[in-house]
Amino acid sequence: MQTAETTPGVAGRLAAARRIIGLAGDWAKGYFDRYDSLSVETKSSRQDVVSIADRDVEDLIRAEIRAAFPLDGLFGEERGGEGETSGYTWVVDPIDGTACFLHGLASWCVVIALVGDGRTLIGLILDPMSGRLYQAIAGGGAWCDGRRLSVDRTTPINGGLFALGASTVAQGAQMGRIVEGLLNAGGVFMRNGSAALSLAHVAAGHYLGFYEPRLSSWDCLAGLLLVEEAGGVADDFLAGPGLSGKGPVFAAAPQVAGAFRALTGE
Ligand code: 2AM
Ligand code: CA
Repeated sequence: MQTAETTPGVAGRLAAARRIIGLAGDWAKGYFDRYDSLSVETKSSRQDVVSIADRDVEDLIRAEIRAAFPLDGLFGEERGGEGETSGYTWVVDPIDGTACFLHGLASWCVVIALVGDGRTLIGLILDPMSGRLYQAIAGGGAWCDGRRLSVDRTTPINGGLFALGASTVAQGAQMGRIVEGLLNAGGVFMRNGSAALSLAHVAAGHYLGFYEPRLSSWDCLAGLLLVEEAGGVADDFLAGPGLSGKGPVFAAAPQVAGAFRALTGE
């Protein structure tokens, strides 16, 4: 089978993405070191925050991609979308876990995905605080700093950790039911505030699953590819909400996927 890595055009973009995400991580970390002096703006609610750090890091990533691949599309959380004529579109979240970042918590990351032909071809998630770079290539596996990743294929629900996320008032009752169900099943719920990092941790076998009812493509495409390439169950977000839609994100280790999905009510 032809992997995305051997598809003409993808290898060069993967090398560029690795370089660019490193620059972006360093830039973001510089802002994080003085997080409490950044002025914070709100978006859809008082809890939906953004700062100059998000915008500057996205601008840096866009400028680098634009310079290297001027015909590629660009789609990012803070600056919206620009069209493509090459068949490739980059999907960027400059800082996923912005609320953690702006409260001085280390749970945030930089996310870059490449989409082509209706599927995610590569996904990169950099955790600048640990220095870990998670990387997936469609058909070519999931990796972290040279180590092949695999989901935890043996632990049952009552032996592992599940990450959840939620960001709107409307999700309260549903999340309450999920937490109750998980605890009744002997499971443990976690929330780290970054959907992308949660998905990377499912791929690495730290969490058994992740669910959040409403996310965007930039939050989840890279992480879903990581989970799929690490042998997990990961929903196809592009076939559902798509590049510009919002919708639920589900990923889990195979042996718990059915039971965990039932608990989410999806
Ligand atoms: P962000 O940090 O880039 O904003 C936390 O629950 C997850 O949901 C994070 O990945 C976060 O991404 C995202 N998120 C935060 N506020 C949101 C909102 N109002 N709508 C959708 N997603 C949101
Ligand atoms: Ca995000």
